[in-house]
Amino acid sequence: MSFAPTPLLFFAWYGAPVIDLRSDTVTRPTPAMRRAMAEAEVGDDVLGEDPTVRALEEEVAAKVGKAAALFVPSGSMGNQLAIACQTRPGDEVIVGEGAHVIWYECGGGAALSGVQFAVAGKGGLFTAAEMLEAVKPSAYYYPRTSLVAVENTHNRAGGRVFPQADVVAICEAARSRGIASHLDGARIWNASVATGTSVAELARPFDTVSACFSKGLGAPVGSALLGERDTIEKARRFRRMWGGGMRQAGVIAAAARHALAHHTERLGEDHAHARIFAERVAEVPGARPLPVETNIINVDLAPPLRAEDVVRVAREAGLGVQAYGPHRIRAVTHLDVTRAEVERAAEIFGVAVRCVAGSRVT
Ligand code: TLP
Repeated sequence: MSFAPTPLLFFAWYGAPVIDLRSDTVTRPTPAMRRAMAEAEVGDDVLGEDPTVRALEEEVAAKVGKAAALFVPSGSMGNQLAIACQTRPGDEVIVGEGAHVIWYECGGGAALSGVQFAVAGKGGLFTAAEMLEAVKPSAYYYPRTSLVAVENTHNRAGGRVFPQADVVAICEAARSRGIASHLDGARIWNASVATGTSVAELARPFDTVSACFSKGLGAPVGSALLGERDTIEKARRFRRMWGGGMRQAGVIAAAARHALAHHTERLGEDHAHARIFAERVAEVPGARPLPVETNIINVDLAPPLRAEDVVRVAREAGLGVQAYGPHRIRAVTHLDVTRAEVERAAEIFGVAVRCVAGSRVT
């Protein structure tokens, strides 16, 4: 019988504070961000009187290069508003495989806007040709394809950057057929830093864009929906209808403003940390990290190693990561993890994989 250390033993070895790589949504506001929040000038935003929300909306619209912005509680609401504003019930929305709108938004497209989804390409990214294959022909009995949504960076594809040449071709092909285009840019800031291309350039081809302050930028809450003024005014009505009208929202808008001003350039550090994590994990037998482009690392485990077992043992040893499939684990670097913690995280991950592999050999 071979020796298989128990998770409990690891806990004794690594009784350290949890290193949380489950998502870049887990960050806590920095002291400077909290000061900005405490000092924010506020008013009633439903009445259009919160100066900090207005300032944020103007700043983010300028940065993303769109005419208008709407501050919303979440990236999911931003995406759902974009769908509601640019479709009619019964319409079809084209997305890439694994899109956030079809995986993690509680079926909101169907429930709130009455749309269905068609998937273009494989793996999350797709080309204009693949999009066109998914567009329904025009006869009265087909659903009307009215929107295409691109995710950049693509979460389930492991933080991959959507090639801009494909984005341009997709949006042009869509526009020429009267199809609107939306960018789920929850992590567009990461795509910009990784490619050295401005957010405005990445966003230019799209009719609407949602961008999050609460992922890599480290704000506690909030996203923006951006687009033409009339679309954003339509979205403002839906936001209110769905209970998302906020009153003295300047307190959270201040955090988003602080994040925009201070936390965009530093995303390169998170990307470097992700590469370090992947390099270390690549040395672990049975674990194969997929290529890293930004701050997300997908690691495939050799079957029969199961992601849920590795996640559990890693957690007991002080590391948070998520199962993203039966044999796939996702780790995400962010503002609240240092290089030393990332190195330690890779070490714990390796021990967890070996522990799970070892316990299967007995
Ligand atoms: N993604 C979360 C989970 O919901 C999966 C995460 O931990 O990565 N678009 C993309 C591409 C996202 O990754 C997310 C959040 C959202 C939209 C939604 O943002 P929120 O959580 O603010 O609604």
